[in-house]
Amino acid sequence: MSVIEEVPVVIIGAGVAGLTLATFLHTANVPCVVLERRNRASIEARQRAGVVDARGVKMFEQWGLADRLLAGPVAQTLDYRVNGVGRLFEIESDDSSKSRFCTQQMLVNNLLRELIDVRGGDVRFDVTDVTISNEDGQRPDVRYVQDGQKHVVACDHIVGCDADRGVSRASIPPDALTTITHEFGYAWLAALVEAPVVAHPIMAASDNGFVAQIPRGPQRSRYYLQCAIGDGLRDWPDERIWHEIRLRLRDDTIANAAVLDLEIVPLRSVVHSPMQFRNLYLAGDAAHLVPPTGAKGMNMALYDVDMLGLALVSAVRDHDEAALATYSATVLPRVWKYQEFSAWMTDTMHDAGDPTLHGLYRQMVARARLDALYSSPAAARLHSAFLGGTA
Ligand code: RFL
Repeated sequence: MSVIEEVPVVIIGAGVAGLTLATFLHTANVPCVVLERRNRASIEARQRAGVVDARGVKMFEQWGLADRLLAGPVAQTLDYRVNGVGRLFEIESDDSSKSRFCTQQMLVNNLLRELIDVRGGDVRFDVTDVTISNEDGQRPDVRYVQDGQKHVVACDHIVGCDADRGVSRASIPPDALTTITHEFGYAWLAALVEAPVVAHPIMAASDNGFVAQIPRGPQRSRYYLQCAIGDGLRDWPDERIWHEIRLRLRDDTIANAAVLDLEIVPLRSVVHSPMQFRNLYLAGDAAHLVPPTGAKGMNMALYDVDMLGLALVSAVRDHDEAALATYSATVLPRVWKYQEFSAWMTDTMHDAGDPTLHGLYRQMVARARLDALYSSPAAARLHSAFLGGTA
């Protein structure tokens, strides 16, 4: 026997997109249930993005949640380096909302506390066998199993926030979706290390390849090292990691430190469209992926759920489905704008480095693009708007 219930909105996935959307709906008194396949502790431990951009900060302010969810200092400066020579780039902004160093892990932990512990929101962990019924002309439902018990939740709207390999997008007939992908042809070794904090995030091109150092709290940094697409973790013992960091930053004073976590991330872009099918809506990594170079993946997910949250509140509270019907058409132009920015950052930072990647011509063109950020106020303004998420 199944446990049967009804709720207006079911959200699949308790990552940054699903938890943010559920918290928005809660503040607007729209009931929802979140289904998550992992347990709470593993969600709390997951590390990834480091910055909520200015648009994301403004969004949390507008929903009245910024003070409770965001923490960390303002992130207004980047250090772009070529062969060890650095130039600081100050993000210009006329707005009072500024980008913040608020890690994805910190934001997710604050969302879990706010949604579950403070507001009594309904997040169901450790669920398995999630299936979606979303037939034409029928009320949708989501079925799942928890502790061996089968459940059926009838609903009006289903939101797929279960990332690239979840069940939501997979439930859409393939001929109803167009998928556009681009492979950049190289990968990043992402290393979380115990290292003293640097003043600003460093994005460094060098003849030996790209490296970035991004602060992750007072004692930790995330280093990203360009590597070959076929590399495995065994190709990167600690001694090689630190040798390459010193070489690519042209800084022999950097000492080895503990490597806490290592991951290889192939750089790729994906967009699935439309981002809705009947009563199912896709948000975040379930709908699109960008390479982490532009630091936009989490911020694009936040934009999706901002638009979707407003549309769902209109649909459920005011019975006005107009914004929901045009959700995909509303968000896709911005998805492509930030795909373009992420590709610009990825091509520029990698082409400006190792000439064996795409040749000396592309190296010089990419270095000229970086120079323009410092010589052209118009280029600097546009770059600032993309970094801040307001372009
Ligand atoms: P998430 O955070 O992956 O959450 C998806 C959730 O869905 C659950 N799930 C299911 N639940 C129920 N049933 C199923 N069948 C399910 N299948 C999956 C999963 O357990 C999980 O809890 O996706 P979401 O919410 O869309 O958020 C997207 C962001 O996490 C992602 O875009 C960013 O992390 C990307 N990203 C970065 N974004 C930035 O804005 N700035 C950055 O600096 C940045 N750095 C990064 C990144 C991603 C990285 N990796 C690992 C790809 C750095 C890296 C290395």
